[in-house]
Amino acid sequence: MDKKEVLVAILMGSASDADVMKGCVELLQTLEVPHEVRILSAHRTPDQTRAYVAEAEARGVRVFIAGAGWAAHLAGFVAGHTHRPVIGVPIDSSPLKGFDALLATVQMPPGVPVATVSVGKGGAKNAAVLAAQILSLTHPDLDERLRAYREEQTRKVLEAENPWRT
Ligand code: RP5
Repeated sequence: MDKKEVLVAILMGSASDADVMKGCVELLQTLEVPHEVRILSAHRTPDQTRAYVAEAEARGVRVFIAGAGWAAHLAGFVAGHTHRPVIGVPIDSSPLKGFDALLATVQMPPGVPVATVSVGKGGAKNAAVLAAQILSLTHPDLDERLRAYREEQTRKVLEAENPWRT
């Protein structure tokens, strides 16, 4: 895996989404997946978002991750401007605690999918794992790192302290 070639683009609708999306960024770092982060909005910076997606796809970005809250159109907007896979993270930043963002992100019309993960911090981490799984189909070294990551989770569960175990 060439570390200079950015394979994953992470977009978030606002700097206020960073606390949720940092789990995604950190996990891609851990898995050694070359990535970049942009703060761009479907509603507030539509022209810049469209230009970035076109430029990033032309540069070789393989997977887009988009996290947004409220009436979250960012992932769908990105999906409408690229043929690459798009993963959407609904962010729990609104009074509806992300239920609005979940529906806006997941309910894409037929033909333009957004692979939507769970709401909030857990979903942000899963977006990184899903992007890595997609890339691992053509990068065996990443496949190895993903297997190690899964094995680590298995080990933690089995080694967890259990005072009730007989
Ligand atoms: C959405 O509105 C963003 O993704 C964010 O979750 C939410 C609030 O944005 P700010 O008002 O904090 O910039 O577009």
